[in-house]
Amino acid sequence: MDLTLSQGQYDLVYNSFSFVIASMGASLLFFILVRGRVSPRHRMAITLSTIVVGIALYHYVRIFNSWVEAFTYTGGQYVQDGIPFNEAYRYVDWLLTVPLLLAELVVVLKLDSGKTRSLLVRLTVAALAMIIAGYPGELAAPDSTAKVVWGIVGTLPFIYILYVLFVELGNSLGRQAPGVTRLLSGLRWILVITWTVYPIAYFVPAVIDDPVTAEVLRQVGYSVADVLAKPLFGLLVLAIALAKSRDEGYLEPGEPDLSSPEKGRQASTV
Ligand code: RET
Repeated sequence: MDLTLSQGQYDLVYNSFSFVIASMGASLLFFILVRGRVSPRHRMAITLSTIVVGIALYHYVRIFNSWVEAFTYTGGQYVQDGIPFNEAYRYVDWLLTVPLLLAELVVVLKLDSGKTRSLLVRLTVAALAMIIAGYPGELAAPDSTAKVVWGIVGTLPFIYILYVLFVELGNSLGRQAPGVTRLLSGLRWILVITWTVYPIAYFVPAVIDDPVTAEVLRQVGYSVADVLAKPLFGLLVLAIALAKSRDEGYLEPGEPDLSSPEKGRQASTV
């Protein structure tokens, strides 16, 4: 069915995509520049953030172009009679970035290697199952049973991910330094709140009768959620990696070591 959007509705989605491109590009640059401030032991988490926003930057450029190609401007309105809007970019993006985001959280914890591997495997499998189940549902008619069934199938691994993050990881939080524990618990909450926007955006077309409003809300919802789940999440992971680096006595390049007057003098004269 061809949707007809007012100029305001079309522009809202267009500008949301443009905002995401700017956010991903800026955070890509920022994560590259800030890398040296984190100790080598915690750099993997920053590397993962950098890759995540890089992948998203690429996909949002494609999503943006696909949106532009899908519509023609006639009589003051935008009619969706062009090349079909490609919903798959979003899902391919998630397929890559969601396991990487979960890995970011796991590697910054620095648990023992057996526990890390087990968490990475289980969280990755659950994330892939969730996204693969969501895709056919995304393409199904808004009021179809298929949309609801695939949505429920995708929600089961989602609940499993939340269970692992809250129940299993909760036990290891106590073993981190107090400042780090606070940041980590904030990180988990950000993850839960922002990730819940996705299933809500998915079900919007099933509950809102007007297909145009539903489409605009869904695209804007996913875009806002992506900025919170990738750049904002990456910034919090960076804060944790920096706090841990400092706790472990890592000095940023060029920073004098003030912990001993002797070393401080040496560092400042280098
Ligand atoms: C779907 C539909 C099926 C039910 C559920 C979903 C959840 C998707 C989520 C996506 C998260 C994406 C992120 C991307 C960012 O980089 C697949 C929409 C529960 C949680 C974090």
